[in-house]
Amino acid sequence: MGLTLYSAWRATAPYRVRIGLHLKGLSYDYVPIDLIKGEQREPAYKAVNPQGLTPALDLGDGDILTQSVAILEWLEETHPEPAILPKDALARQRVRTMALIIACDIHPLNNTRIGRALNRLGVSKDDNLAWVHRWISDGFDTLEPMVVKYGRGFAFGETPTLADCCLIPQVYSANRYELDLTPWPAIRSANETALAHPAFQAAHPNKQPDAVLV
Ligand SMILES: N[C@@H](CCC(=O)N[C@@H](CS)C(=O)NCC(=O)O)C(=O)O
Repeated sequence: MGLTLYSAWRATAPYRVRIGLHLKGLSYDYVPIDLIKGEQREPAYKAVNPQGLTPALDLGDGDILTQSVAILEWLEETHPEPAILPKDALARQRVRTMALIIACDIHPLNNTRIGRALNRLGVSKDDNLAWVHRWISDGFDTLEPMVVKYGRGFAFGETPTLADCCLIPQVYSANRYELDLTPWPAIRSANETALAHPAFQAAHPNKQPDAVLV
């Protein structure tokens, strides 16, 4: 029985899990969920993930995993090599800190449903964009010195970690929202390193079966 990932090509949380799956060398079936059409809120998908959010990873044995960072931690525990967390406890804590700055303190404020809620409250398109830029900038300001201190090519050290699984999709999102990345050279450099890695290339939004490229 194989793995099935419920994903959306441009969404950052499923992108994190795709990176993890490719880093671990695991194959999986891909089920696209159209977030624009609202498929994530339909009963068929809510039966998979009652939260109505992507990703979900169906293990093929009756178990379905949700929450991207928890899925990545599960991948690490069940497929330890190649490791995406350092062996040293302090280093592991640092990597998780970097990942959670993104997963807890940037992304939830900028999620699609937050944008929709702001629209409903009458927030203009420009203010909505400024809101997205503000929270990504705040997070990147905190992450930049960490990447300077701990990065050795990747965001933490010389090999991809959980931090890169979260950072690279967040940089993709920043570019999508046309945020100027000039203030964060270390983040840009870690992003370039990762984008040259085959696992990150395979996980890239443009390579997904539901990608809409214009
Ligand atoms: N904390 C969750 C966040 C999941 C999430 O927000 N997914 C977004 C895509 S990045 C989604 O499916 N949004 C649908 C919506 O907002 O309606 C995780 O890391 O898995």
